[in-house]
Amino acid sequence: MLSMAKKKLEADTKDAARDTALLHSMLLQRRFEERTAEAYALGKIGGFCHLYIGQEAVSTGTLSMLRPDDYVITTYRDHGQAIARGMTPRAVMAELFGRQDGCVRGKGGSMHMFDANTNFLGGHGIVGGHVPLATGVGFAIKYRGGDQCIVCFMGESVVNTGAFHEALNMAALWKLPCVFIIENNRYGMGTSLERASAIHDIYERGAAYNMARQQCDGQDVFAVRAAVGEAVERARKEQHPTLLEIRTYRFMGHSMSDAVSGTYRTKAELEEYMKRDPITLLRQRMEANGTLTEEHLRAMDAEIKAVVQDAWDFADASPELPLEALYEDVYADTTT
Ligand SMILES: Cc1ncc(C[n+]2csc(CCOP(=O)(O)OP(=O)(O)O)c2C)c(N)n1
Ligand SMILES: [Mg+2]
Repeated sequence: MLSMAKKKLEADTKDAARDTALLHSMLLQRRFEERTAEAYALGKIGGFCHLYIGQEAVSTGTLSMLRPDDYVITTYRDHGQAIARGMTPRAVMAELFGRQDGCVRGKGGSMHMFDANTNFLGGHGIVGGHVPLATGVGFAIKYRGGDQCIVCFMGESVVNTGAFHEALNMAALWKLPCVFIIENNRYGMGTSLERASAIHDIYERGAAYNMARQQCDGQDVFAVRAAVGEAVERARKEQHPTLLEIRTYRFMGHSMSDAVSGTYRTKAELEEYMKRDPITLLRQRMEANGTLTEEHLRAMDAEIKAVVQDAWDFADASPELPLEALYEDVYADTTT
């Protein structure tokens, strides 16, 4: 286990290149999703669409600790994670627009980002449905003798589904290299964790399976990196799973059909959490360290906005699939 002192160390070290990459990743997700909301309002994106704004330190912190040959699987709140994993903003935006240059040819949409090249295994719409898949991937890694791991992101509502318990039991019993990450943003749609779960420190659910477990601050990218780093090392070296509860908050509504603050949380609560914007926290730390100037930040922001505009233009120019394509990609040919 990394000691608290060691965890603090990374946050306190000045590493301009590392911190710039972390900031860039989070800002790219933020700007990408701001434009996603705009495109949705203009009718360029249809169907369900869940924004990740406020939670970017979880994706960036976690995925910055992985190797390219590790695996990632997640829920429907997947745009930020897809981008942080290395999928191009073009492929993600075109998918959102339902166009043929999208990562799954426009057939999946917002909730179903998928990319075999980056081992990004989706994007799943059924709450809890993907957790057993993560256990299966963990089994496959072990069976083949690899030292990769699989990171499985989920919302905190997932811990009250049966699939979660079956999947965690097997992962612990068979000692599989799985890192289960609960993004505890306090609400499942309009239901608070306190109204849905008998215990509120939900990482303790891991105790039922004798699984290593930890809770950390999801607004601090370094806290996320420290916790995930330990879990990944455990998965690679010991092939033991870990359950992490990463405490975060979504700054937008549950989905595009939901008002920002809604009736289930107060404006005052939202404003309180927004004081801990993960991007602002990292930016302030870098400014204090002397690794970021106002000018540098402005240049980074302008570059990112141009990348996102390019993704928009690319998506807009991409055609829709012809109707007949509906019958493609339905069955896999396993004979070849
Ligand atoms: C099995 C199932 N039941 C209900 C839903 C409807 N639903 C979609 S999102 C959601 C809330 C999930 O909340 P949480 O797991 O906390 O993730 P968050 O949206 O906060 O990221 C529900 C109930 C669903 N998609 N699947
Ligand atoms: Mg939630």
